[in-house]
Amino acid sequence: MVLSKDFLWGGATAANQFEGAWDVDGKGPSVSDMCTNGSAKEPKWVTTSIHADRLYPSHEAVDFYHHYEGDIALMAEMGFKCFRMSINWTRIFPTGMESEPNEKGLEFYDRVFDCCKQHGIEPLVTISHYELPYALVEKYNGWAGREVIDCFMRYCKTIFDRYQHKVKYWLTFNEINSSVMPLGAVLNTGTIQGYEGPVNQVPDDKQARFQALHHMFLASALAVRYAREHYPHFHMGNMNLFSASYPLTPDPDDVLANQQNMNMTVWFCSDVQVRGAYPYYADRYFREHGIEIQMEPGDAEILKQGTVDFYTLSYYMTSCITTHEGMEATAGNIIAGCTNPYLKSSDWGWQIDPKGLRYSLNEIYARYGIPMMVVENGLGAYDEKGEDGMVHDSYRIDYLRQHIEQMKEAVKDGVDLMGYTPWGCIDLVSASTGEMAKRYGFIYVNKFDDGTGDLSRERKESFFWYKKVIESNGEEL
Ligand code: BGP
Repeated sequence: MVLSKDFLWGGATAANQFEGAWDVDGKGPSVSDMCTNGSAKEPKWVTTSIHADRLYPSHEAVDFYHHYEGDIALMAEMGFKCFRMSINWTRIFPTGMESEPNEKGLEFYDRVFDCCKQHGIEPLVTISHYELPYALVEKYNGWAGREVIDCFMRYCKTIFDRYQHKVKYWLTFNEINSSVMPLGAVLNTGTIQGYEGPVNQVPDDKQARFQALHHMFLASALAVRYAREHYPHFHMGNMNLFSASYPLTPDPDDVLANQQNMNMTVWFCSDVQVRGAYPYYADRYFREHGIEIQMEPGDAEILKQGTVDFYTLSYYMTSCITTHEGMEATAGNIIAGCTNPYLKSSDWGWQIDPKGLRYSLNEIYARYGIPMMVVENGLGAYDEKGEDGMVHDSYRIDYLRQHIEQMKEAVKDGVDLMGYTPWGCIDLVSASTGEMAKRYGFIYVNKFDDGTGDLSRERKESFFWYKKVIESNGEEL
């Protein structure tokens, strides 16, 4: 058997795309709650107030808040060992600035974790997955304000203390490296004070974004340090959007351009979070882009003390980088490059590259040598029900099968892989477009782009396939 017997098979979700109940039981608005729906063609908007004539998909999402028991039972039926989910910061601290937490919010996650436990499922919790309290954007321009570190620490201490016996795997920030790209300003750094408009047209303030990222690094390190001091049984991880790029041609200019791209997009954040210091190549990048990070005495020490125990990644696609003119750009989750002639794309233009996963896992392990976990992977696709009323998603099965095969190859290569939680195990709202039509799940949810649907759940063909995969510990694909 290639994979270890305690391999963490499961699935992944994020509160803002999944829970709904956006203003129920004292919850406050997060940045994601201020985002309207969009599509592959029409970008979603972020607004400064809620407009009655627009649709905000996170507000109901697929209502995990009221369906969690049934949903977790379905995960258990597939044999999940692990469920990656996030805690909605604004359920616990509605504006991020309260001194006391919202008890009703805390009780909800008690119920969720207890339910996981009853089914023998280990929760893997992302502390902040695109759910920054919107009040912190209004007050501090999001993470650009150093004050937000204290707000975050109050939140972390509250949930660590409360759930110390229920959760042991934690990830500090989802796809922290999206902050390196302009789009990350909306979902991650929240450096969009006063901005209303399409999410892809936010005036880019690099200085604010990188200063915000510095604060996120500190916050992550402080959370790890606190956990280590108080709860040594916790496993603390980072979460990186690993969208590898290849040089399009062997032209040394392309090779260098690709190296620089890889450095700043996929390596930069994990170099800080795993190695505990800014990498050597950051200085030149900052100089050439007019970025000056304000550091305070002690910051370097905090980064050094707060390095993570394990590395996690999302992996969907790869792209190419070239210095040559006229190449076709590819779509992608925040990071994009140009089209690779050897690869096919999903309906949303994300280039499918299973072997790139083996390559990426090897590259990461060679660099850091710590345990790793693939905490997102999957195919966003249009699903239609067949005559028998079931979604026959052979395309999704093919995608996942090929990625699992390559993951196993990486393990044979010697990579230390802890688990695999494909994205959106139950259909949920798309992060990039706000659509429902872009589905990833093993479980279909009757909810549609116009907001209609009775929210009922149905097993897709991939549900039964994945159950067998887990049962056979990845031997039967
Ligand atoms: C990652 C995010 C997830 C998720 C996924 C799929 O970037 O961490 O939140 O949504 O991508 O992306 P999308 O929903 O845009 O298809």
